[in-house]
Amino acid sequence: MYGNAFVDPDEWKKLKKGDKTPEDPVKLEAFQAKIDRGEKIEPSDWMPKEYRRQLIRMIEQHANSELIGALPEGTWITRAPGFKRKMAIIAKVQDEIGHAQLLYNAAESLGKSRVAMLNDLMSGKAKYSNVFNYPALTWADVAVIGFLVDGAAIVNQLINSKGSYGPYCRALKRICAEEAFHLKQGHDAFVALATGTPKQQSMLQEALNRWWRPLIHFFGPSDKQSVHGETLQRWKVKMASNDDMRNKFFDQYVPKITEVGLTIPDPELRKDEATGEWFYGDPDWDEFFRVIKGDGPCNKERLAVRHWVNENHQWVSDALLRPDRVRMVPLA
Ligand code: FAQ
Repeated sequence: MYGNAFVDPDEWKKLKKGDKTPEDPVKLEAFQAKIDRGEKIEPSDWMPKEYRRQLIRMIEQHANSELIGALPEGTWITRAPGFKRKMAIIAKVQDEIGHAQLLYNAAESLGKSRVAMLNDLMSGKAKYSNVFNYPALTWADVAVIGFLVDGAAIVNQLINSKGSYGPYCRALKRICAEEAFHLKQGHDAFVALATGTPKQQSMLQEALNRWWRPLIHFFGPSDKQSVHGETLQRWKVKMASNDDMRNKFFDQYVPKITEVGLTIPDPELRKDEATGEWFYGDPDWDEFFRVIKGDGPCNKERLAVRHWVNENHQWVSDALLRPDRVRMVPLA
């Protein structure tokens, strides 16, 4: 066992270098059969190198998204309208950081250390969700994040919680239970603005206009452009394709948005009732790829926070992990 994971240190070194030696076909067949039977894969089980690599990539990105995802709403803690909303947003932001911890644990069970993951986040090597590279300009943006970004996340996570890798699925189940409360607070803030004064209503509409495109991007590129989708679905890591999840989101949330009097900022959005498929206008995939490669409105600002935390809060990990190095200053 290596660190938190059941992987031989030499195997792990080779994996990091991109080891592509062919898998044992007998083991591979047994592995696929186990997945096809709907059984869970646990950290101590044999797994193909590519399954391990893909899971680390996806869970690590998810953990990074929760960690960075706390920042847009976090900036509103001091400005939340009223004590109850302030309490709720503080609790929510704490939860998101907790979700990151659960997910880093799940990724660590595959062999990559938390420190390595945080370093890759800071250097820009590892990704996180596109949506968190946009600013929360007004309180209405917080309402849109709480209702629609959380709603989108739940669609994805509920489906994938039935997937093949035990530690990830168990983490997703716990996360979804908490996200359900986030959704309620988001919906409450959303409806309060939608049924408020004309100024509040237009503030909410403007926030929706800003977030609609990033929300479409949230589910990833179309199935035709998806790089990993097919492999991940074969291994039941992703339990639905990007387009299917996006479709499910439209099904659930378009009626909820329009019933409170808002307009979806896409005149081409429509559902084919015969097939159940939604069609939408060009969401500018170039923007999506620019943002996830580091060139979005807030990428630099978001990573700067992680660098600041790393530099200024090192003493916390020292106190926990290396207490011998911490100098105790007696209280005067
Ligand atoms: N953002 O081949 P595919 C939350 C990348 S949690 C950034 O289709 P895949 C909670 C992708 O990595 C939100 N990058 O990829 C919360 C790949 O690049 P690579 C996060 C994206 O993995 C709420 C390339 O594009 N949720 O919100 C995105 O099969 C409120 C090609 O794409 C998860 O991470 C994107 N949106 O499918 C917190 C769920 N989409 O790695 C605070 C788990 C794609 O080759 C407040 N992840 N890319 O360089 C997944 O379900 C999948 O990874 C997808 C992407 C569906 C995101």
